[in-house]
Amino acid sequence: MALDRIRNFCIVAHIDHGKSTLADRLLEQTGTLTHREMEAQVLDSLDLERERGITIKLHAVRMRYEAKDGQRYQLNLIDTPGHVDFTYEVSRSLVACEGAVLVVDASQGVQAQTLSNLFLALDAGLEIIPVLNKIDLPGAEPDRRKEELVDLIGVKPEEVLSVSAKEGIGIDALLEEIVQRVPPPKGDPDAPLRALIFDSYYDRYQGAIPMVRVVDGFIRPGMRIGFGAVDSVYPVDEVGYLRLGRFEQETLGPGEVGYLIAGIKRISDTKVGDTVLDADHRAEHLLPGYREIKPMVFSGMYPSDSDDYEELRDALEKLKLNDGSLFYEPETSTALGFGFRCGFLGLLHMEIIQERLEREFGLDLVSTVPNVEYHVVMTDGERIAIENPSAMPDRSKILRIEEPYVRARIVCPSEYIGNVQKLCHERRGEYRSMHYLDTTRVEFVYELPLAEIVLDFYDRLKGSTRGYASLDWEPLE
Ligand SMILES: Nc1nc2c(ncn2[C@@H]2O[C@H](COP(=O)(O)OP(=O)(O)OP(=O)(O)O)[C@@H](O)[C@H]2O)c(=O)[nH]1
Ligand SMILES: [Mg+2]
Repeated sequence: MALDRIRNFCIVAHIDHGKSTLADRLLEQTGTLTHREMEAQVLDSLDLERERGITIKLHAVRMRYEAKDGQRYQLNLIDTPGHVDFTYEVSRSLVACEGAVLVVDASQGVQAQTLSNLFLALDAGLEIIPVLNKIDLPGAEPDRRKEELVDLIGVKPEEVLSVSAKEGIGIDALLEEIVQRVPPPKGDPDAPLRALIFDSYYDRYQGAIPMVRVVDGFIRPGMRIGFGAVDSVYPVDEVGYLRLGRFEQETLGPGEVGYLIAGIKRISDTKVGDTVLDADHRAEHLLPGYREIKPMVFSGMYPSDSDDYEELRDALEKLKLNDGSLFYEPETSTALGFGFRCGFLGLLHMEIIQERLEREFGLDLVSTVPNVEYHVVMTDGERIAIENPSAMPDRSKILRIEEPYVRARIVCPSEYIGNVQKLCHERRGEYRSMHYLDTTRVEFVYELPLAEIVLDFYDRLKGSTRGYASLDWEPLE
């Protein structure tokens, strides 16, 4: 496909603002899925996503679209999760795109995650298409919300689209905007292959299957590929793109998003953020990749039956392929035997990982109470990481203790300003800034100790604002 006929974009938003439902309508309108294949939030393909009604993984899908100008386009869409624990999925998706559809619920307006995802997309240099969704709701206030977006992004009011993903209103106009406003990808078809691995999954028969965004050159079956970070070489068996399953293609070229199968048996070879290269014609420079992600919350995971230890190790390795933010290392406990100390991005992430291990790999697990990691600097300069106060070394040898902090962004109606300040203060928060999003809602920035925020902060915040506040946070150095 010629580069100027390709558009790569992702859908980002606060949790539940309707990203996956909007993706449904785009799939439907472009005739990508037949009526029979269609169901609500069809891209949420994991059982857990369907049961909980939330997206936890990025999902890529290719569509074909014939625009009003009569031209045919290839649209690569990535649906992303909205919950703060899965922000890593969002940041990885952004690197595979030139545009982002920023969805805002017209009844709720801009929320904490809207802001965070907007800033991530702007940082990644993407063209932003602001979209007000749920305009069918009786409580929707499209005019007021539109102003909010105009102020926030600096677009013209007519550049904010209004849609209802549920009722299928405004979808045509959105598709046209995507074609008009999202820039086509750049890349050199004649240069040696460079493709970015942005996700991977494990197939029992085919091994590790990386999802890639090709930047330069082509991937074809029969060629040999290598990687930037490891020395292995594999012959390519198949390439293609995802719809609700794999669709085989002859090649993947510049600007295209798809999968590649090369019988990659050593799972650790496919590192998210690494560059896929032509083994016989290696490009000189690797792609920039991603910044390493640090786990925030730790917990021990042990098989209830100690015979399952090897299976747990195997399951963690395979799951890590599909979730680059999962961290684990072997650990032993006197009570629980052999297991793993695992690191997560938050409590929901931890819960999801445990459930996926149990369901997708048939394991039965015992996990320990989650906690955060403190760094103790000793008087002799040594640094040790500690999760459990009982492991604290002799006080006289401690120079200082460092506690992990986060920068929290809270959005709430202005009548709750006092409550939010009080709560943050109780939780040892340090005020950083506050500003009005419009006349009735404010955005706060606080720095808080991670330990204070990780357990029940969100529930308390919701409780003291009648459920109106939203929260987002990122680790501080
Ligand atoms: N009334 C109305 N409801 C909508 C609309 N779009 C989505 N919803 C509902 O909003 C809820 C959340 O929709 P999702 O599409 O799962 O939202 P999401 O942004 O993908 O959520 P996460 O991926 O978990 O962040 C569902 O109950 C949808 O039916 C809309 O246009 N109108
Ligand atoms: Mg979703």
